[in-house]
Amino acid sequence: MELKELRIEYRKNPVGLDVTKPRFSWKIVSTESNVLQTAYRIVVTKAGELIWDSGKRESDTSVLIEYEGSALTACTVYRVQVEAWDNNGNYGAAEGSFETGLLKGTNFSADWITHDFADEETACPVFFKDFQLEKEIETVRVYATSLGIYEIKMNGEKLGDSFFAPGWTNYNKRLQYQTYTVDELQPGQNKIEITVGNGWYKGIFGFVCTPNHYGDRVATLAEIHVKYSDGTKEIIKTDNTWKVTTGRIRSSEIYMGETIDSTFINQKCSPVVVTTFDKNRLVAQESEPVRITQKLPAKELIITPKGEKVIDFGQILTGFIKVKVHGETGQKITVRHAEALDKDGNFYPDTLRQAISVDTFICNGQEQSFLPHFTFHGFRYISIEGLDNIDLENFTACVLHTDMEPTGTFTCSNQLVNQLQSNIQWSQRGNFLDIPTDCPQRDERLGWTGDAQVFAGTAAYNYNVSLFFTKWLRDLASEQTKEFGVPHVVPNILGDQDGAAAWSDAAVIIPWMIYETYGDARVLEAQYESMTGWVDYITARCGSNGLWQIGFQYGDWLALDKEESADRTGATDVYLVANAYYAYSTNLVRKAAEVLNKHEDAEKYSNLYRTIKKAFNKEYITATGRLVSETQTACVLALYFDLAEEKHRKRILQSLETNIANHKNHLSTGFVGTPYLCHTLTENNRHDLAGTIFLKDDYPSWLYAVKKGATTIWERWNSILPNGDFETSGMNSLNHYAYGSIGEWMYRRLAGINQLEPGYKKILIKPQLMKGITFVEATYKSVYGKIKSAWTCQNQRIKVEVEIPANTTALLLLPEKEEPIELGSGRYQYEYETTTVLEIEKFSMESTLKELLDEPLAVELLNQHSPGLTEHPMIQFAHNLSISEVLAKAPDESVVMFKSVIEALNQNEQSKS
Ligand code: RAM
Repeated sequence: MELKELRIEYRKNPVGLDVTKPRFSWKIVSTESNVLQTAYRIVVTKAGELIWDSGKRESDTSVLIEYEGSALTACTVYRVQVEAWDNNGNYGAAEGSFETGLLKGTNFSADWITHDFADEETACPVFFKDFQLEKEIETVRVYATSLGIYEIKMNGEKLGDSFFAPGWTNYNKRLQYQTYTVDELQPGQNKIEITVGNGWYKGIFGFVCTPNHYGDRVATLAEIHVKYSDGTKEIIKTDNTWKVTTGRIRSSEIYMGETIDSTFINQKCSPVVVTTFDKNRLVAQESEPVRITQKLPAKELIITPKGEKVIDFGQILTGFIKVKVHGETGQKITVRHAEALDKDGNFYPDTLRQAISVDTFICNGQEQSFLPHFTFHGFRYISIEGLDNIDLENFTACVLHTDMEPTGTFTCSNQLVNQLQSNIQWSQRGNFLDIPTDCPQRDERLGWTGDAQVFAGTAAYNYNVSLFFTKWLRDLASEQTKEFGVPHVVPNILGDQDGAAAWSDAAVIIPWMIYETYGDARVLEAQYESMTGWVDYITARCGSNGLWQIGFQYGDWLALDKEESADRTGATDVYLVANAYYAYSTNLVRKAAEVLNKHEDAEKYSNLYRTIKKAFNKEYITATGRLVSETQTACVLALYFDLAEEKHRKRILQSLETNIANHKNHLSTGFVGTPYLCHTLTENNRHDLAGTIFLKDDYPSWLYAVKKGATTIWERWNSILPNGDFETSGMNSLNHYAYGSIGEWMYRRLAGINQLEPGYKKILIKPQLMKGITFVEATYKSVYGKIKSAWTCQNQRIKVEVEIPANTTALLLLPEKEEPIELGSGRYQYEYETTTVLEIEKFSMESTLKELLDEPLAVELLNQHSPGLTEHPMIQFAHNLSISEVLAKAPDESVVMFKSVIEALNQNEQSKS
C-alpha cells in the first residue's frame, strides 16, 4: 500500500497559500482489494520544529482533513508528513510542504504605483527598478498584483508560466495577488520590470465595448523578498523610487488584440506616481493560474476564393498564435482570428461581433518570435497579412485556460459521440479561463451564471473544478445584494438587474455540486449566506400565492419551441421555470443546512420547499395532471425536480413522450431543459427514448453539429444551418458550453459513474445500455482515486469492467441484472449472456416508406398480407413519411404487419452479412 498525491488545499506543495487552516488529502494506492484506511497521522513541522501532530487517529477519512495546529505565520515553509494504516495491516507514508503567502493584504508594505501618461496613451506602461543585491542568496519570492493584467520580468526573463494574472475578480471587493519563486537571481545588479495591460480592469469590455469598468489607470504593487544565506532578509518593493516607461507593447485589449512593435525603443522614462488601493481587498491567488496547456501545429494553408491567406489549426480553441519570423525592419504582420470559414470557403470573423481580435507584430530585422501577452482569442483559423511566404512551421496555436487537472475520460463505439465528448472538453477548456465564460471569441466573454450552472456538473467530470468554482463563487457572493439578488454575470459589469431564475440559482446549485463531488463542506459553509440569500430574495418577491411571478426572466433560453422573433425565452411559461428552480434551490439549501448542522434552518427550508411545491402544483398542474405549458422543458422540470404529485407523474411523462414524438424524436429544449431532458427520460424508464434523442444526427441534435464539422459546442442548435449558412441573429457563438451539459448524462447514465456519498466515498456504478452504442469506457479520477466503468454488449454477451479506488466502497448494478452487488476497492470483471442486440438494424419504424418499398422482399411480404397494397395510389403520397407516421392512425394489425416486415428485412440483412 502506498500513499500518493498528497494535496494541500487541492494543490501539490503550494507556494503562496493564505488559507489559515489548510486541509490535507491523499490517495491510497494498493494492489489488494477491499482496502479501507483504518487510521492516519499528520505531522506538520516548521524548520524542524514540531507545529502540529494529529496523533494516530482511528479514522477512514483521507480527504480534506483540517490543520489544527497553532496559527500559521506569513512567508513560511511548513513540512507535512502523513502516515496511514489500512485494514490489511499495511502502512504507507507521504511527504509534502506548503508555504504561506503574506496571509493578509495589509502585510504588503509596498506602495501602489501608477503613471501619469496622457489619456490617449494606449501603450502598456512598464514599471521598473534596478537594484543591487550584495550577498549570497538563499531564496527569493516575489509577491505582486496589479490593477490591469501584468507580467513581470526579472533581468529580461518572464517570471512564472502563468497568464492574465491577477485574474478577474470583483475588484471593488477582491483582488488576487500572486507569489513567484525566483531561482536565477544573483548577487550584483538586477532589474525588475512589470508591464501592465488594461485587461478587465480598465480595458474595453461588455456588449457596448466601453473601457474603464473598474478604474481609468492601471497600477501595480510588488515586493521582492530576498533571503540571504547568512539568514538576513531584504525587501525591494514598489515605491516612489521606481520609474515608468512604455515598451514594445503599443496597445493591448482582450477583445481587440495586441500590437507589438519590436523596433520601438523608448528613451523617455518618468518617475512613478504613488497611488492607493485598499489592501484589505487583497487575497492570495485562489485557483490554478491560466497557463498555456497545449501547443497545436498549423494544419493547412488555405488561399480563400477572396484571396485571403488563411491557416487552419483544425480545432476551435482559446488562446493566441505564436509566430516565428525573420522580417525586414518595420515589416508589419497582421494576424486576424475567426472560428469558421463561410460556405464559400472565405474567412468568417462575424461570430466575433465587435471584438476585432487582431494581433499586429512589427519586425526588427532579426529572427524573432512574437507572442501576445494580454489578449486572447477564440478561433480555429487565422488570416495573415504582411508576409509573402508562409511556412506553416512558424505558426503555433497556444491553448490557454485555467490549468485544472483533467479527471474524466469517455469513449464509446460511436465516433460521432466521441467527437461530441471532445467538443465538450474543448469548450470547457476554451471557457474556463479564470472565470467560467459563455464564449471566448466575441465582445462578451462574461461570467454568465446560467451557463456555468447548467454546465457545472459536466465540467466536474472532465476536470477538477473545485478551486476554480470556489474562487468564482466568492466573486459571486461579493456581487450579491439583498436588493438585486445574484447578478446574471459574475464579475458583474452589466450593472444592477434583478436576479433571474436558472442564472442566479448558480449561487445554490454550484456549491452543492462541489460538495457532492469533492466532499468539500467548507464551500457550503463559505457560501451558505449566499445560498440562503438567494432563496430568501425570491421569497421576498413572491405574491400571496407563494410564487415568484414578477420581473424579467430568461426562461428556457434559446429553446426552439417559440419563434425567436418574439423573444429568446422559449415557449415554457417563464415563471413556471422560475418557480421550479425556486423549489429546487430551496431543497438544496435545506440539504446544505443539514450538512452544516443548522437544524432550525433545515426545518425552515424544508417547510418552505413543501409550500412551494404545493403552490406550484396548484398554479401549473391541473387537477387531472396537465401542465400549463406542455413543453418538453416544463415536463422535464416537473419530473426531474420532483415537483409534480406522484399521481400526476405518469401523465406528465406521457405529455413529454407525445411532445418528443411530435418533434420526430428530437429535442426542442433550450438552456434550462437540455441538461435534464435525457436524465428525466432515463430516470422514468425511457432510457431508450433518451438514447434515440441523443443519437439523432439531423437538426436539432447534438450530433447534428458534430456532422457539420463542429470541434466545440455551439451556442445554438442551428448555429450553422443545414444549407451551410450561419445563423445571423447577431448572437451566434461556435464555442459555448451550455449544451455540452449532456456530458453529465454520458458519464452518469451511459457509463454509470455516480456518487452515493459526497466525494465518491461510496460509489454507484450503474451502466445503462442503449441501442446504437455497443461499448462505453469511462474513467473518473475522484479525490480517492480512479473509478472506471466499462461495458460491451456484443454477440449475445455483456461484459462489464469496474475499478473502485481504495478507501471507498461501491454498489454495482449490472445491466439486465436485478441484484445489486456490494463492492470494496479493486478491479472486477463480469461476463454473461444476453439476447439484447445494440447494433442498430438497417430498418426501423423510423425508416421511410420509400426505403422499405425499395426492398423487393418488403414488396413481396406486404402484398402477401394485403394484395395490391404497394400499388395503392395513397402509398405513393406517403413515400417520404416514416413508417410510424404512416401508421399514426392505422389499426393495430397494420402496425403488427409492418413490424414483422421490418423484422424480416433486418434478418435478411443479417444473413447477408
Ligand atoms: C447571451 C450569453 C449567454 C446567456 C445570456 C442570457 O448573451 O451568451 O450564453 O446566458 O445571453
